[in-house]
Amino acid sequence: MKDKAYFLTKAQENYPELNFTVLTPDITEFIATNGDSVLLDLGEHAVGHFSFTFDRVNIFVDSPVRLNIKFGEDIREINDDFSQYNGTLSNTWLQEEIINLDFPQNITMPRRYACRFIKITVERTTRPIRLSDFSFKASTSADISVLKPANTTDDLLKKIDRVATNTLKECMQTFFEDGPKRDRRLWIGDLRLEALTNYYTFKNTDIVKRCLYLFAAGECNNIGFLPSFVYETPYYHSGATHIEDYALLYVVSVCDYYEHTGDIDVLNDLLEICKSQLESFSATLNENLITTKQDGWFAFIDWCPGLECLTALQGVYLYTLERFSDVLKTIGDKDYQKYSALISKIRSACKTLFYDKNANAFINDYDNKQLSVHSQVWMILGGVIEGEEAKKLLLYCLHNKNFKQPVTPYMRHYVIEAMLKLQMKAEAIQYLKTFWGGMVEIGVDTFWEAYIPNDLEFSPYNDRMINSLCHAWSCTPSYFIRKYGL
Ligand code: RAM
Repeated sequence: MKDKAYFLTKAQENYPELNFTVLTPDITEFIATNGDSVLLDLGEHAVGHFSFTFDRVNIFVDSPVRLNIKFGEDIREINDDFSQYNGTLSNTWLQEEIINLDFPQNITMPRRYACRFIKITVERTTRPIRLSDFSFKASTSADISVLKPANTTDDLLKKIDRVATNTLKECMQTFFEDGPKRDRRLWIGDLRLEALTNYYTFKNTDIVKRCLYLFAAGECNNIGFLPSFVYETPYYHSGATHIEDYALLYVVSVCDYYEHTGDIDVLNDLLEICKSQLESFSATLNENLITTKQDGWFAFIDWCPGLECLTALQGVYLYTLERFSDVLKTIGDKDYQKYSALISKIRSACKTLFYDKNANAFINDYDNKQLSVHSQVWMILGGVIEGEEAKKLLLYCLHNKNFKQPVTPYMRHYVIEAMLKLQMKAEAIQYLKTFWGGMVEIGVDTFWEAYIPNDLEFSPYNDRMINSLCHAWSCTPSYFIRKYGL
């Protein structure tokens, strides 16, 4: 019987080994008195634990010493004034500590940080003090020795690939984290893109297996959807959000895994859960096979403000049906016919009901007829429109300000996927260079959670300080560059 305990045991069997590296900043010693501060640069983004030694200079410290220690994924974060933070997520994600040290000692800070820079400010001391032996023990489960350089001659693509693999490496801990600074948990949408990139870079298929089982152990909501995220530290906990597009993309992630590994045992273990995600989704369709909004629903698609998601969600459904029915056909599962018969019916329903000749695009009453790149991209990925017609539509919407545009690297991944599906390799390279290359130009070590060229203050959470600057879903340029030989 495959129950939660079974899935958790499978997840545990695939627990990855962490590899540790000790990084030391350029500065080795710092003598300070009240108000002095020192900025340490690790030279690269790292995830792990910070240690240092605190000692007297001459006269013994006769009272505790208070330090403010700030960790920044980039220098802008170090210079931010966290007291001014005004975002929608908790400010406890901001990496800043006040510590009081009673006497000279070597200290390893207990919490894990994601940073390249560390700023220590001496808030209070009655005597000069010496801080030294700075070291940062960084962890990752990515095996760097497996990574080959990307096979491209283009310098910018090489740089983009390096930052992308670095981003993935940092997010690969005991599972695929979305971001090692925030939220530090396993989300389905992020997992799918991390797994894809991992297949072409660090090639650790066990960690993908582990993550798929971690979700299989999750608690479904009343509609039957898997949780969109799970925690595994300090013990397993199933997340309370159930995003519809993520529930579908779980099925796609299982298909990706099977197609990449041919591991039929895992597929058999997860098959019923995949089917149940599609069954649950089909219960949301109206008489025309169009998905409708349900109470308490949350479709994600992108962090684009004000985005209406139902057309895109319908595309995700088609995309999932196609991938899943292909896998079922390969393994000789008779349900294949049921799913593939649905695909053509739903595609023609979408074409008839959503395609608007005047708008020259797919729009949907349930989306208040909103124009978005998201809807067009997912209609393309769902196979509702193809060939030259689809190319024209994609270029038109990407260059038209009346269409809502993607804001996360996550959604931009799917834009590129659509381009490659339509054989638009040159456009895909251009798009990748403009967007991810734009981040490379501003000197990032890892790719960000959200990035809008010309608006570096953008945040989905109302304050840029909380944004994650090393975010899993941004790592897919390496997948595109390596898989498609860009
Ligand atoms: C954010 C995280 C995560 C994403 C969800 C939908 O909280 O950054 O990466 O999957 O949103």
